[in-house]
Amino acid sequence: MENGIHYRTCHLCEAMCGVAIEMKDGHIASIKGDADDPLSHGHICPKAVALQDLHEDPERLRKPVRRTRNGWQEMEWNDAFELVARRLHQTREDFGRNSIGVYLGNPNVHNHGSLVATMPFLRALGSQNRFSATSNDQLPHMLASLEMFGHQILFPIPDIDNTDLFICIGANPMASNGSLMTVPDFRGRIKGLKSRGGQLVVVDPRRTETGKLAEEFHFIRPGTDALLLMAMVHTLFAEDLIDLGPAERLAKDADLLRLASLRFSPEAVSQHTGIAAEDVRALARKLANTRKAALYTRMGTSTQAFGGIATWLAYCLNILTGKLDMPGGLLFTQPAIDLVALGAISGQSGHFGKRHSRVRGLPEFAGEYPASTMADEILTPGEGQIRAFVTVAGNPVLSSPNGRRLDEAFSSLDFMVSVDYYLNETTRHADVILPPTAALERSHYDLIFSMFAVRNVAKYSDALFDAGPDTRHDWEILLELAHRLEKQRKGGRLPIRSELGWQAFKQVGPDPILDILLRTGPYGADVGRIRGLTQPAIDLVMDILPDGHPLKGMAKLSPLNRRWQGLPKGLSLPALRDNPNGVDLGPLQPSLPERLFTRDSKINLAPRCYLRDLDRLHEQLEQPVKDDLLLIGRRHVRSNNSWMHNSQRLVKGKGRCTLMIHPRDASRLGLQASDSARISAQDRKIILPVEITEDLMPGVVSIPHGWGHDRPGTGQSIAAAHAGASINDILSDEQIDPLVGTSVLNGQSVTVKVWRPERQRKRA
Ligand SMILES: Nc1nc2c(c(=O)[nH]1)N[C@H]1C(S)=C(S)[C@@H](COP(=O)(O)OP(=O)(O)OC[C@H]3O[C@@H](n4cnc5c(=O)[nH]c(N)nc54)[C@H](O)[C@@H]3O)O[C@H]1N2
Ligand SMILES: Nc1nc2c(c(=O)[nH]1)N[C@H]1C(S)=C(S)[C@@H](COP(=O)(O)OP(=O)(O)OC[C@H]3O[C@@H](n4cnc5c(=O)[nH]c(N)nc54)[C@H](O)[C@@H]3O)O[C@H]1N2
Ligand code: SF4
Ligand SMILES: [Mo]
Repeated sequence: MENGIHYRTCHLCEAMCGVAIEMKDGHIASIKGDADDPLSHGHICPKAVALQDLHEDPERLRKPVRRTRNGWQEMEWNDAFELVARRLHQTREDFGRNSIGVYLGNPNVHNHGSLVATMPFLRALGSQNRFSATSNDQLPHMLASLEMFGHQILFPIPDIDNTDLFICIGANPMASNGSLMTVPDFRGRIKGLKSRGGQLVVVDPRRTETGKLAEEFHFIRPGTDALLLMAMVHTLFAEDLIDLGPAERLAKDADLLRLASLRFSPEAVSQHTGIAAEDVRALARKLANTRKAALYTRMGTSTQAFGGIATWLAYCLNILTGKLDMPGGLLFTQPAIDLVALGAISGQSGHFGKRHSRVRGLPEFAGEYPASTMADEILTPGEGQIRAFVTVAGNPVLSSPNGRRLDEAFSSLDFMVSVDYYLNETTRHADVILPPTAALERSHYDLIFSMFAVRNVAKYSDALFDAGPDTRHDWEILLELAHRLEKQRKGGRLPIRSELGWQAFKQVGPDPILDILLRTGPYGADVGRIRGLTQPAIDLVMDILPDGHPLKGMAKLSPLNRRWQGLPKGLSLPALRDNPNGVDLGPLQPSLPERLFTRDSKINLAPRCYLRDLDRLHEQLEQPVKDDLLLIGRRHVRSNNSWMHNSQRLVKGKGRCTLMIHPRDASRLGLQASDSARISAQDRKIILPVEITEDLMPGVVSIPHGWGHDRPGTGQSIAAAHAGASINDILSDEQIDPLVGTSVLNGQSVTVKVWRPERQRKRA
C-alpha cells in the first residue's frame, strides 16, 4: 500500500463510521474520522484505533492450527481443509446430517464475503442444528417484523435527524453507537435534536451515558417493559389518542389490541415496573401529541423474559400514534442492495416455528434454534445428538448463557472446527482452527447495516493490505469447505456442471456479485438512458403482466421499478470505488404500502402468537413484586462483545468489568467500594470488584458481557491480563422467552455477597 490516505468504513460495530487511515512506509501512521463521509461526517469512537491493533496483533492466527498432544501445530491450508472435510463428512455418515452443529457469530454480519458464502456452506453441511448470536440479540425484532410487516429483516428505523422526540427504551447508543439503527455520532445527533427544541426520553434500569443526556429519565424494573408498553397502549385507547396517520388504511386488528390492553392499566402495572401511573400516561400522551416522534427499543427490551411482547408493542405504539412511515418518525430504508426485496422474491422472507429442537422442543426461527439450547443438543444422548461442531466468527462460551456448560459441551465433542483468528475461550476447544484474513486485508461493503442506517448511503472499501498468497478470506474458507463436503457427499466427484460452478464461485468471490446487485438495484442503471425504453412504456408492460409473473417480480427489484424512478442512479462497484468516502443516497423516505410483504398487504397489529402469550404477561402482573436482586448487562464504548480485549489501547486504565450496585443495596449487603463480591445463581458463581453507584436502580445490579479471559489454554495475553469474569457464567440457559426462544440476558435473579479472600481462606 502506497503512502497516503486510505478511506474505509469501520466494520467493528453497526455505526459504519468512515475512517481515514494514513499509511507511511507500509504501516498505519494514524486512524482518523473521515470528515467527508456522508453518514458519519468525521465521527469515530475510541475503538477505531483497534483496527490497527487487530491487524498488527502478533497473537492473531495467520495459519491453520491443529490441536495435538504436544500443543497447537501449524498446518498447510490444503491439509487442514482435507482433515476438516473428512471428519465432518465422517460424522455425517456415521450419525446423520443433524449430528453436526453450527454457530455463526456476530462478526459474520459485518463481512459481506462471509454472508455470500454462508448459504452454500450451510447447504453443503445440511444440518438443521444451526445456531447464531441472533437468539442472544435481535430475534424479537425479527419476529415482530415478520408477523407485522411480512419480512423478518424489514425494520422501521428512527428518522433521528428529523425527529422532535426520541424515546429510547432498553438501549444505550452512547456506548453502543446504535443497533438496528446505524447511527454514528449519536451525541451529535441528539445535540441536533435539542437545538430543534426536541427531547430525549430514556427508560432504563441504569442511568446510562444516554440516560444522562435525557430531558426525561425513568428507572424501570428489569423485565417489565411489556407491562409499561401495554399500559401506554391502554392509555392511547382510553384517552382516544389513536391516530394511525400514514398507516390508517393499512393497519388491521387495532380492536384486538385495544381489548388485549384492557387488563393492563397504568395503575395495574406501576408497582411492577416501578413507574408511576401518571408518568406512564404522560409518556403515552407525549408520544401521541408530538407529530415527529420515534419510540425505539433494543437489547434491554429484546433479551428478556418478555422480549417478544415488548418489541411487538413498541412497534404498535409507533403505528397507533402515526409515527410509522412518517418523516421524523420511523421509516423503512431503501438500501442500494435491497436484501429485503431480494429475500422476498426468492421466498426468503422468514419463517418461525416450522420445527422444534430435539431436547427442549424450542421453535426454530429462520432455520435456527435458540443458542440457549446448544449445550442441551450436544450433551443429551440420543438420535440426533450433535457430535461435531463448527463455529464461524463466534465466541459462544463467553456470549451465551451458562458458558461453563458450553465449555463442558464443546470439550465432549468428537470433532470441532472454528473459523476464527483468535485462540480464545471457544476456539480452544476446537481440533482445528482456520484463521481468515484480517479485516484490513479484505474489501468491505456493509450489506446488512446499510439496511438499518438513519440515512441511505452506499460505501465500498478496497482491501488496504495485500493478504499474501498463503492466506484465505472467510468466504474462501467457507466455499472451500462447502465444495469439499459436497464432493464427499456425492462419493468424491461432482457432475461436471456443478464442479465448474464451484470453481467459478471460488474464483470470482463476492465482489462481482456486489457489482451486479448494485447495477440492478434501485440506484443502478439509469433506464431512461436505454434507447426506446421510456418509463410509460415500462409501466404499460408491467400493468399487463399478471401478479406473480416472474418478470414482474424481477422488474420490482430492478431500476425499472416505478417507485425508484426519482432516486439517484448510476451505482456500481466502479462508481463506489471512484467515491471512496461513500455515496449519499438521501434521507429516509415514506415507502408504504409498497414496502409491506404481508400476504394481504396490511400491517398486522395483533398477530396471534403475541395474543396467546398475553396470559403469561398477566401472570407476571398477578405475582407479587419480589425483592430479589436482578442482574442486567452493559456495554462500554471501548469494548466490543468478547473479542477486542487484546488491544492494550482499549483495555488500559481502570478495570471495567465490575459489579455495579446501588449504595443502598451495597450497604444492606455490607459491601464497600474496595470490596469484591461473589455473584451467584444456583451452583454458578463469579467474583468481581464492586462499583457502588447511584446510577443503578435500587434492586438492580449490572455486569458487562464478553469478559472472563482467565480460562486456561487461550492465546490472548493482553485479554488474559485484564480477564474480568463472564456474566454468562452465572446466567441460566434455562431462562428464555418461551415465545421466541431468546435468551434472558437481562432480569435474572442473583445473590450477591461480600467476598474477602483472607476470610475465605481462613474458613477453608
Ligand atoms: N450476557 C450477555 N450476553 C450477550 C450480550 C449481552 O448483552 N449480555 N450480547 C449478545 C450479542 S448482542 C451478541 S451480537 C453476541 C455476540 O456473540 P458472538 O458473536 O458469539 O461473540 P463475539 O464476542 O462477537 O465473538 C466474535 C468472534 O469472532 C472472531 N472474529 C472477529 N472478526 C472475525 C472475522 O472477520 N472472521 C472470523 N472468522 N472471525 C472473526 C473473534 O475472534 C471472536 O472469536 O453476544 C451476546 N451475548
Ligand atoms: N461499544 C460497544 N458497542 C457495541 C457493542 C459492544 O459490545 N460494545 N455491541 C454491538 C452489538 S452486537 C449490539 S447488539 C448493540 C447493542 O446495542 P444496545 O441495545 O444499545 O446495547 P446495550 O448497551 O446493551 O443497551 C441495553 C440497555 O438496556 C438496559 N436494560 C437492561 N435490562 C433492561 C430492561 O429490562 N428494560 C429496559 N428498559 N432496559 C434494560 C441496559 O441497562 C442498557 O442500557 O451494540 C453494538 N455496539
Ligand atoms: S462507532 Fe467506533 S467501532 Fe463503531 S463503526 Fe464507528 S469507529 Fe467503528
Ligand atoms: Mo449484537
